[in-house]
Amino acid sequence: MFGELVDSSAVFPDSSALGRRLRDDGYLFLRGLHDIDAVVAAREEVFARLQSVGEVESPAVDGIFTGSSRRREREPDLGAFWQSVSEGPRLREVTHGPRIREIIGTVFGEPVVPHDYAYIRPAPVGRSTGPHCDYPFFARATERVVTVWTALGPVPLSDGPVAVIEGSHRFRDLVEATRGFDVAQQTDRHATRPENHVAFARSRGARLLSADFGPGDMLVFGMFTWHGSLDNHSPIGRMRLSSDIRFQPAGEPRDPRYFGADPGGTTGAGYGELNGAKPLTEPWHIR
Ligand SMILES: O=C(O)CCC(=O)C(=O)O
Repeated sequence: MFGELVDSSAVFPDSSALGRRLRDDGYLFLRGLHDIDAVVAAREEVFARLQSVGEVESPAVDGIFTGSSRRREREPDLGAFWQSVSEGPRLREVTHGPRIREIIGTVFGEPVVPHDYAYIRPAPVGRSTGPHCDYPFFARATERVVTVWTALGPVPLSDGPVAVIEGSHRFRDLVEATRGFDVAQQTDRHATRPENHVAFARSRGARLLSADFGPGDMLVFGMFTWHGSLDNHSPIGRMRLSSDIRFQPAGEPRDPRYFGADPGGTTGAGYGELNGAKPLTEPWHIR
């Protein structure tokens, strides 16, 4: 049931070939296009902040979870803390800087803008994200949006990287059921499926695709591609650290929830609504 993501790095920077791959496969797996030192600097910056609230062992860059947290005592405004982590300059250089704009601009074949609102995910052992597609969150203003998931450090299969359900962007019944679904407006409906990735993939006769991600390796996918992350089983207690940021052509309408100096995010609660804003000892919420 498991397959390796097809590496499209060699196709870069051929815009039309990249666009074709994205349409055909529902994703692009791009490796080695980021400056590794910049990725390591971003990782150090995020984990140093988590170390300051007692969640990460020294040296912070290794990302080993302490198993405890003093975040609630030290940073009573959890949303403000998480926003400041998510807007760190070294992190933003990787997630929003000129290099990633150039890469994703090449994929679209036109200038792009990233959503200012950023999802940064430190995932301790045992965590995963269930199967969903991103349309219900990010397609209110335009469907021409992609998610860029980036490994901010080593994320081998054991550490729970992103995984996609092969061919799911062409599951016609799901595409039809999803188009028009807005998770912030239909609050009685979940975007995430109740079953796990294996059960979902099996029910569709599809494979689950992932890979060993190195620092800066990224997966780009469209709004109808079903995905999530594998469980983190790191044998050394290492957290998986990744970012997922949405990019769209600069000329497309912008959803104001995700743009500006103080974006409200999906529900309007700002950075406080994100799983990352919760102390690492507390369970994630599922939408
Ligand atoms: O990294 C994860 O756990 C989930 C990522 C995801 O759902 C996304 O990039 O849209």
